[in-house]
Amino acid sequence: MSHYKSNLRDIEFNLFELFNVQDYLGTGIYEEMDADTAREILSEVERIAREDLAASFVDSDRNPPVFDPKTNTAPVPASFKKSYDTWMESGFWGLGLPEEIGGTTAPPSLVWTTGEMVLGAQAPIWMYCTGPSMGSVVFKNANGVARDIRIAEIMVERLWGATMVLTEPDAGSDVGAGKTFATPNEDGSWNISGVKRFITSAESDLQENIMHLVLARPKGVEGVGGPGTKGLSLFLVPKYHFDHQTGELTGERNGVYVTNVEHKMGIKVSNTCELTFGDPQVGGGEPAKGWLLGEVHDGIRQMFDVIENARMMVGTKAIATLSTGYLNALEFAKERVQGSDLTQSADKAAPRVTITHHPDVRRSLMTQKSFAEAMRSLVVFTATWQDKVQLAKAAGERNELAEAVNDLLLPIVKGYGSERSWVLLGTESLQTFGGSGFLQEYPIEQYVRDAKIDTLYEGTTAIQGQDFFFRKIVKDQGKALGHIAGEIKAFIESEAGNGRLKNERELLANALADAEAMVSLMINDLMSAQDEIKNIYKVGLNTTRLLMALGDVVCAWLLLRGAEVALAKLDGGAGNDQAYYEGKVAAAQWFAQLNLPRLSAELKIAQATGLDVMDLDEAAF
Ligand code: ST9
Ligand code: FAD
Repeated sequence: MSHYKSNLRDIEFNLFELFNVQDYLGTGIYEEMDADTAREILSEVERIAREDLAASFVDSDRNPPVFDPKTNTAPVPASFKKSYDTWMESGFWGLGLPEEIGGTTAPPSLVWTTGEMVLGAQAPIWMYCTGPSMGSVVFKNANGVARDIRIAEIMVERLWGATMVLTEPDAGSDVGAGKTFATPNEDGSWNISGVKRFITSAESDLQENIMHLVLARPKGVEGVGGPGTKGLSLFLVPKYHFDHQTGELTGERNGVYVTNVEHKMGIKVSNTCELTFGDPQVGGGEPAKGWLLGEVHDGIRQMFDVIENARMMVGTKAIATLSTGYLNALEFAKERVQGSDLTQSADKAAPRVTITHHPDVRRSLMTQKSFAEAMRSLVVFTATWQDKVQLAKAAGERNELAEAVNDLLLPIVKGYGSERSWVLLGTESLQTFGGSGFLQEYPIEQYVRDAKIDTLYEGTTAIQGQDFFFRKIVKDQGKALGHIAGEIKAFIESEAGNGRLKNERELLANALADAEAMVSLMINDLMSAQDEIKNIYKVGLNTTRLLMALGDVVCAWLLLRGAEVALAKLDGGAGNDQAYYEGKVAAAQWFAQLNLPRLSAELKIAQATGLDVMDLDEAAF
């Protein structure tokens, strides 16, 4: 039986009942992708995820790849290779990639909903198969250079692997501290030297070749390679050399070798590698040759094309894991008999009941359900803004608002999504199983181990909080936030729910006001730092708090919008969907009632922020 429990009903609710993507499916650039086709794809991906991808989930955790330092290899277990091959044979990896390089045009909302199921069933499949997607980043940044366009096509045609290579031992969050450097050769290539750390998918036996997208600092050219991220350029560094026209491997090894694979808490089948470039002592001692993509100094901007996608992926992975964690917990709770009903607790002979009868278990289940469904809506909502960006581009225009709103939502998807999911998987999903949750017979302990990474990589939660406030709110001059706040206010003032969501709309109004007050407070602190620089610390003490607070507000709003739709369906006679829609309304009300009042306390905490903790001597910690 599969560990993975999908929620296709709720995915379809979001796409077709809440956000109405069918309004633009089947038209324009999505002419070939109508709503029926999208539903068929979702259904088939759901089957593959549940049956084929999930099949290797346990084995690939218990029998992870082993690094061989003699050959610098780390082959994956056969079970995982089988799942991977099934996914590649399905062709669904090509959804959303440009047709010019062999992809299939599809809206991001469809890509990320299929993504949820793959990521929930066996996330490392998605990570190993991103070569074609990274090929699309090469294509986008090729600036019309024929060689690079051809490389992008080859990456897709030959289903190569690819990596994003930023981190170094002394450059994690601070990517700009990277020391790996590149020196130019006369033939237009560059030699890369340095050691990168924690590189996902940098070695496996899944693909013929791996293209590393490497940030390095050009050296030996006047005026380039300065300090910080802006001195970094992006180089394409293949594992094996190849004919740049045909893609055929030439048989020569490039001097980029995996020199270690980390032993991790979770996602063990996803190789996390130390990657050494151009070390004469490693492998055959060959130079590590790379080819510059686009212009020098443009590396961090280009890499953010990958990072933005990867941040969306990480948030979606976390949320997908919470959803299957909840559904496993629900199934267990419906079967586990323990204790009597609280109303009969005085009667020691009272019949025993399933644990779903106990108030605390119901509290836990509804908390899991409401967060899993809220954050699914958050992912799909964010993806619909990406749809708008794509639609505008296809019309030869730019939708700057959609770009900014997507940018604003990404740290919520990634930072809020991963924090809430990881915590709830441990405190609620695993807890529902009692002691059994601690056992490897059930998938939850692996979910907890596999989901912890989501708060760390692709920028830790602290980095997401700073990105959210400094870049997505302050630098954007509050435009995207103002737009979303405006949409929320319009909902609050509407008759949504026809009286039945009145209390929740009021809770939402108060929470939004608290969150807006927190933003104003932080902007004041930021302004006052012009006179008293230490006040910037007050901002830094609250960036994560703000991210989580606004995450709660947006999630509550999206759930309540869903509840409005559900209430209308119930009024019209929901038939077999009666329980489903009742669950949507209940989850929205629960989320609003239990989470939103907490924002007043968060505001008070923010208002009371002082500098004591910053003034404290390090020795006192
Ligand atoms: C990692 C991988 O952890 C883990 C999972 C791997 C899974 C496998 C791969 C899956 C990938 C999927 C691929 C799909 C491909 C895509 C397909 C697409 C169709 N937004 O503020 P400044 C840029 S990897 C956009 O001064 P600092 C911008 O250009 C490791 N751009 O920063 C900006 O210039 P300007 C992940 C942004 O102080 C420039 O950066 N590591 C954004 O120099 C400088 O900005 C991390 O994530 C943004 N939000 O550097 C590092 N922000 O302002 C975390 C910045 O002129 N650390 N730019 O526009 C940070 O993010 C730091 O804040 C920092 C600071 C490095 C940016
Ligand atoms: P540090 O940056 O040293 O952070 C340590 C702590 O300090 C964190 O809590 C952090 O939030 C905090 N901190 C640091 N700076 C600040 C600041 N300015 N303000 C507030 N708090 C701060 N990297 C790649 O390039 N490619 C990959 O494919 C890749 N895959 C990975 C896979 C795994 C399994 C892991 C564990 C990591 C991977 N990484 C990858 C690296 C990952 O992106 C980094 O680990 C992450 O960005 C954090 O960097 P760090 O580990 O050096 O921690």
